[in-house]
Amino acid sequence: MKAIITGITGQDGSYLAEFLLKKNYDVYGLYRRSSVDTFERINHIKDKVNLITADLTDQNSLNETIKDIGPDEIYNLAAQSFVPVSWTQPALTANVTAVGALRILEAVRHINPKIKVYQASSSEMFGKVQEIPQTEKTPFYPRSPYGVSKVFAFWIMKNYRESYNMFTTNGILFNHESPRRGLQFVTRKITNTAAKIKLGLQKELLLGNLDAKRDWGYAPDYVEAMWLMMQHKIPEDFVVATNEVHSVREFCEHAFSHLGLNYEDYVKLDKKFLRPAEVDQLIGDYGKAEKVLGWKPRVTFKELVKIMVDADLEKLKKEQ
Ligand code: NAP
Ligand code: F7E
Repeated sequence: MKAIITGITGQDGSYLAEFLLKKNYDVYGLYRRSSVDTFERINHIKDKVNLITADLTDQNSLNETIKDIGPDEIYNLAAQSFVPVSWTQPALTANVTAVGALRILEAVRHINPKIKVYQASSSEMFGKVQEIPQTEKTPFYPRSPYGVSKVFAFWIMKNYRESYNMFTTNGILFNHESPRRGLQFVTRKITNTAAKIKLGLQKELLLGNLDAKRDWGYAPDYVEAMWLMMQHKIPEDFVVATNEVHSVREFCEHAFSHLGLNYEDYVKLDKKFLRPAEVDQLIGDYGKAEKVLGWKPRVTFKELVKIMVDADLEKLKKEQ
């Protein structure tokens, strides 16, 4: 089997590449050219995957790559994925995150409509939630240009499925984290800074809304769900979540106390991290994925916090 992963240099792309290699896939990773290399997360598997430059904003690069490789499956994980940047660069976000998904579909439709496409859809589509917990049937109410872009990508996948009989599947993934999470996202920002404070490298942690609540899972668990969706006979959409909710404050509490510290002594509010519109609470019901795909999350919230804090502490100690 041949698979293309867009966004292979990202958190999920790196775990999915490892997962597919273990299943004996030929893995082709698309990455965008930059002046410094972005392979930190895949350095350990770089000689086992095929890396090709292409950009989701450039239709021709996608057409040529898909034509040359002739994949069985494409996992579209590339995106401008940071919600705050979607307000400062809304048009770029729409171009990459929304229209980028359409460009993949157009390439597949013209080259070989039998290629299966996975789309990295997001719980951010639920935004101002219309139902608790959220399921595949919950109406969307996105609250950022990122969320709106993901709603477009979701619906264009569904439309190409229904209009052209293509195999497109949307994984509606709730927040998932790991030691490979980008440093700007709140979980990694907390674990990395808490570890720095423990080692005397930093004095405080500046955060925005501590009362926001999320359904946080473990990224390696979630890439398995992506693959299972692609193996299912019928292309469908699935919520992937833990069905547990915790606040940013609770995440801080657990991370700092794992290091023998009290978060209240270090965490300060910085208004620059507040958002123009907030998604107050997300919690996903993964019942359909469990019933149809046999998938369920393995790593608990407390284990996730511990894994991330320990990894950051270890990494910083090595750097010292
Ligand atoms: P990530 O770490 O931010 O990775 C995003 C990837 O997209 C990176 O490889 C990035 O390349 C690439 N990319 C950005 N713009 C591109 C462009 N114009 N052309 C080609 N590649 C481009 O995100 P992640 O956490 O792994 O998430 C993977 C996908 O799932 C994303 O679509 C995200 O929106 C979605 N999602 C994530 C979560 C979550 O909690 N992690 C939940 C739901 C959905 P560089 O390395 O060069 O920046
Ligand atoms: O914020 C609050 C912030 O940036 C989580 C992406 O992977 O998951 C991610 O989007 C919450 C928000 O993730 C800070 O206001 C407080 O309520 O870690 P985050 P996100 O916005 O939920 C979804 C599912 C995706 O699809 C996205 O691609 O934490 N928060 N203080 C903060 N957030 C950040 N980043 N930094 C703070 O200082």
